[in-house]
Amino acid sequence: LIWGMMTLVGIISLVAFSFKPKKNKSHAMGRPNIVFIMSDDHAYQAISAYSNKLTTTPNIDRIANDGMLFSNACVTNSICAPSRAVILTGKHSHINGKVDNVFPFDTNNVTFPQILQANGYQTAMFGKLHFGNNPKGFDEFKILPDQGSYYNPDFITKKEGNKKITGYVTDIITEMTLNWLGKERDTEKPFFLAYLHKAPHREWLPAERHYKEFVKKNFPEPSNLFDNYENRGTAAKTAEMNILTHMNWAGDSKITPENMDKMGLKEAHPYDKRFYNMTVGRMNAEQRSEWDKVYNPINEDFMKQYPKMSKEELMRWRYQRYMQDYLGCIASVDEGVGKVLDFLKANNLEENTIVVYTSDQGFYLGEHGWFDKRFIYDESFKTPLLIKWPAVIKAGTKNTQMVQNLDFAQTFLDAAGIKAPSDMQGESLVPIFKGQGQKFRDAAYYHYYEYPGQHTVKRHYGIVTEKYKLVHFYYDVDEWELYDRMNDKNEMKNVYNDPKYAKIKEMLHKKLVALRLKYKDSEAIDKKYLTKYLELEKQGKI
Ligand code: SGN
Ligand code: CA
Repeated sequence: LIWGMMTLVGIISLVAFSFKPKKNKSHAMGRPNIVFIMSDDHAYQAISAYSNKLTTTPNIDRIANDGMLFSNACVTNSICAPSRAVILTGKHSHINGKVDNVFPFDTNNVTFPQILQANGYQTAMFGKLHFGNNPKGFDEFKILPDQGSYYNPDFITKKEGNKKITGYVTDIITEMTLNWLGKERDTEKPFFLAYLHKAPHREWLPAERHYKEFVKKNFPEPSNLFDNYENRGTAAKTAEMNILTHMNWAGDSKITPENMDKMGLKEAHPYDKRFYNMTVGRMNAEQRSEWDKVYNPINEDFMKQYPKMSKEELMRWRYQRYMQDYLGCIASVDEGVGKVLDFLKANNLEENTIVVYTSDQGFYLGEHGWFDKRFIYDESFKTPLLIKWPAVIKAGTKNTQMVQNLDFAQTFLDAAGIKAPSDMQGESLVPIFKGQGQKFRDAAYYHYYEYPGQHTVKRHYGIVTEKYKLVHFYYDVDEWELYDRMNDKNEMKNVYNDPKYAKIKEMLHKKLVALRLKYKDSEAIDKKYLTKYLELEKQGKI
């Protein structure tokens, strides 16, 4: 009996020991809350903590000032829903199955919010998810269907069905978030809150207070706005992401369909008109009248200039229009972030709350003449990442490690003292938060799939180290590219066939093979997804 009792005591203390939270300041204060803020297509070039060339984001910058700024954070697949799936599952796209925006997310995947919820966390999500199905593991959610709308958006809600809400999408999502934090949350429990903006996703419709301000501004051009894609492979030359030639006039540049007629652009007219109706067309009379007061004079002025404009002048004009609307959208995101940070402060929640600001991927703001994302090239491969957690992270620190969106799941579980499932593929960032900055990833793996498709960016996978980038474009081409990241920061020259890089090339090829093995990616898997994709294309679903 005594032996039995001793064994029992042993087992109990073993169990208690294994669940004992690690001793650090945060755990002494209880499990941390997590506020995960993600916007859609927010380029790091448009956050003043990274660069103040284009705009100022004083509130987003507060997260860096009070915490850590990551200058080399990157994604595994630079497109919306796949990035979100990687974040929630902690697994690469080829493992979680959400390789592109087309396939629905497989809800049999285990996501970290489900694990947090099962371990006593309260969970809520507001804003854009883009999965085609509702999130699992959330006590509360109000999400946009698909891409959502800027004006008077529809929402899918967990408790109140579907509804259309009058107003501006960014402000509405912020209000929902603050309402939950202030009125609906159970203050006895730690929480995970996903605050997910639609802005600054394409068609770029700012709030009234911001378009009025931003249309007056002028922005510096990137040095490679007029890139002619020389010294690159086929993929850069055939991508349809050029501001001059691939933006649509009505939706993107806000030229009315009537003026497009006058410009002789009848061919593009039906699509643009439909698009215009889906965006500006959603405004109510009051919103529309304010909009017209600002955008009609822009139209009139443009129509006078247009007949005389050179291609170069047109590109410059379209770039300015793009930046005015894109950056105008970010201004409301920044205000919203400020309100949420203020709430945490006013309610004594600052010290033990992890606040993350990131985007689902980076974005081109005229670099290479482009908008959109998808490529492994830096502006879309890298993504903004700012994290504060006053109890653990030293204020005002900078980190240069190649952390990935793949790492969030394990990071949050680790911070909450929960063991992550062994099949997750990222790394916890908690040691980095504590300043234990050992190099934890010497190469990042990347794989993009959505082709043939919008913007025609070819399928590719590759490996990125601090100094180099090796990429393989496949499917209807078989081309390799190599970039010297230290000596060619703008990635203007593919040096794959330069004999000077022969040894480096060999080393990178070996590393790439090893990484594909480590993450269990292979040509057989590529074929599987490609076959499914082409089948959908045949059925006209893409
Ligand atoms: C829309 C946009 C594209 C964008 C995709 C994916 N076109 O289709 O420019 O690449 O979304 O974006 S639009 O004319 O409808 O605006 S993602 O962020 O959801 O991946
Ligand atoms: Ca996106």
